[in-house]
Amino acid sequence: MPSAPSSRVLTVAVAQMGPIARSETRTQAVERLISLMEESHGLGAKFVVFPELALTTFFPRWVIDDEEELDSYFETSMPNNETQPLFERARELGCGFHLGYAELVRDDAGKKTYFNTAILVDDTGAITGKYRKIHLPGTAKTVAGAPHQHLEKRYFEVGDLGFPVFQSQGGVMGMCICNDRRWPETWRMLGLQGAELVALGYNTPHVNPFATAEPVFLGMFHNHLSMQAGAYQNGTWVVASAKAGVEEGVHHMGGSCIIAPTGEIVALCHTEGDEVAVAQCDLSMGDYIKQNIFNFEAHRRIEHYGLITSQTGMKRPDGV
Ligand code: CDT
Repeated sequence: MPSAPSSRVLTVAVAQMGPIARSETRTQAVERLISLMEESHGLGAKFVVFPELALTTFFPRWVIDDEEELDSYFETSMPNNETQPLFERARELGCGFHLGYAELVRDDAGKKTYFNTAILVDDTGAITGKYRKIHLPGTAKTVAGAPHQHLEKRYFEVGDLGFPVFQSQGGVMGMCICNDRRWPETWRMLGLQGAELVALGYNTPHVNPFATAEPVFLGMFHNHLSMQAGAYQNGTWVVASAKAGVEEGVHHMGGSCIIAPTGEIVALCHTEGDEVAVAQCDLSMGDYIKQNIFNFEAHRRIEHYGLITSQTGMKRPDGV
């Protein structure tokens, strides 16, 4: 049975965003984030999860050849002039947050590296964790005939930070970003480190531009299925925030939610616009799962899992 509520209850908000237009400035996006944070705080939240690439439109849908234009979608420091008000409001309200954004890193020689990044910020406004997206979907080259492009492999490098967890907001927190949520490896890496809450954002088109024959209703089913399984199989809360609605002509799904370690959705957004949903998350709730059915120490059989890290693609054994 789930454990009784304890003092480790963290009131959490998932803050979904409606579309961000290509013309929208960082300042305008940050104003929206602040009002979502204020609404969340008014509902008792002490931690708010914002979407993937929450400061800009989802620019990987376009070919952008001009380097200056491409760089304009990326942050070179965090916080910066435009995002500082969000950090300050977090400190004033005593409300931590998770934020996804495009990150541009310059090394000492001036070489540029681009990541799809998310950070954890605590209730004092201090950054307590960073994650860089590992599973980059889509293509590096354009796909002829697709209704729109999905060029994450063109614009981002694979994240170089692994799947870390952090002590923040009184719990063990992990992060992943959008497509990462579909891979059981993501969840198990976080689960093996004792994650109690996983925060993530997503930008998911209603119609996968490369699998247009798939019935549209399956998109939301797979979205929730992946995260509910990840939550249950690792005994962790999942707080997942979408950028939803029709953004620059592409319809993105909403369905932002908070999932308990039992795998049950306990809070769900119902619109495709800016919207907040809140839940009281007992960070100890997953303990009984971690200690019983998914007691990794007692039951995992790593001697039989070798293919998971030695082989990438599917390969049928000889003779099969
Ligand atoms: N942003 C992101 O990772 N979106 C993907 C959809 C890719 S469709 C080619 C997702 O898995 O939701």
